[in-house]
Amino acid sequence: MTGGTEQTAAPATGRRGRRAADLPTLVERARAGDARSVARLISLVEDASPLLRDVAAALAPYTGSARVIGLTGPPGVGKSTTTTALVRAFRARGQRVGVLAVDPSSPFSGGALLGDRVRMQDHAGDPGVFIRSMASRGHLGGLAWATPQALRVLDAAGCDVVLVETVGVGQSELEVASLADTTLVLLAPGMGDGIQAAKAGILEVADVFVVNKADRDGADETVRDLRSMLSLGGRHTRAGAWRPPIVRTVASRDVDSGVDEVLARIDEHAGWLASSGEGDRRRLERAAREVEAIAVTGLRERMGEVGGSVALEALAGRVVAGETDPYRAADELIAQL
Ligand SMILES: Nc1nc2c(ncn2[C@@H]2O[C@H](COP(=O)(O)OP(=O)(O)OP(=O)(O)O)[C@@H](O)[C@H]2O)c(=O)[nH]1
Ligand SMILES: [Mg+2]
Repeated sequence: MTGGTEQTAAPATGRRGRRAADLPTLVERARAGDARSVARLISLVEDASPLLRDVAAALAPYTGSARVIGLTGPPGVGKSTTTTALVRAFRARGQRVGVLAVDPSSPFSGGALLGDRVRMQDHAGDPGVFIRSMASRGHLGGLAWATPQALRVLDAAGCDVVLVETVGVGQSELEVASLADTTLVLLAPGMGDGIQAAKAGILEVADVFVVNKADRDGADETVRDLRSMLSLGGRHTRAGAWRPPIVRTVASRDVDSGVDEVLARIDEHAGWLASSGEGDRRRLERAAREVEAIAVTGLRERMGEVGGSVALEALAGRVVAGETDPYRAADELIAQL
């Protein structure tokens, strides 16, 4: 990928008028690793451009090979620092890496998350790294919608690995977890992180736990808390299930950071995904959810058109007159969509 982060810092969101005829060229260039074209394609999907369908169709044949690794955890826990270290590790293996930093609370896109960008400058100018920040409040609202499209762009652009960092807490983290092949949940000593994590339900989605800032007091306690919570049950206690390992890291260190061990666990998890069939199952479920979300959005739009329509009023009239009941009327309405 030529250009690296410098060019992606200014995505071409202004080019909304791009004609469908340009798409094959854009996709071809993105596949050749041109960072500008990748940025443009992501902007198109993020903006829910009218070309979205065409973009999705054009990318489809070239997707399905990238490994998606999600990083989630409380604000300030060290997600970006860990992401940067992992990018370095994957690059050392000669792999192409994409990074999506998703901020569910931000109405901004492209230029958001300046802090992440600054830290990621480590990788600026590396043509094998593509970094993009995304806000989740797109036109259709919600992370689950735009992020998979952006992942697809990076996948088609030849990224072997895509790291997805989610900022924030709650439902959005869970949504991102559902997009990843392997989900890392980061915690740090203190801050009552363990309890927060349990509340947000992220313990259930973790494939690897990372207790970062292990240079601080209380790391042992955090590991203990985690172990005892994990012993209480959950999906990982079933026979043949993956038992999420707990790794301690000091991600901000250049040496002995523990990030190599995180990488080793990620690889082990990838092996388990392949041998257990869980990897295929996750991907199927991911696709099913995506199709469902798009279908439901389409139905909602059409229902919106139904509001106040002649058909609806006629059905309402028959309900009032006692000629039909609201359930049958609703069935009829759905049948008409
Ligand atoms: N002491 C210590 N500090 C760390 C460690 N890892 C990261 N930090 C520092 O913690 C701060 C937050 O790190 P980030 O990587 O930005 O954390 P984040 O989870 O990405 O933060 P948000 O994206 O804002 O949620 C930075 O100042 C890092 O330098 C660590 O292992 N030990
Ligand atoms: Mg961050």
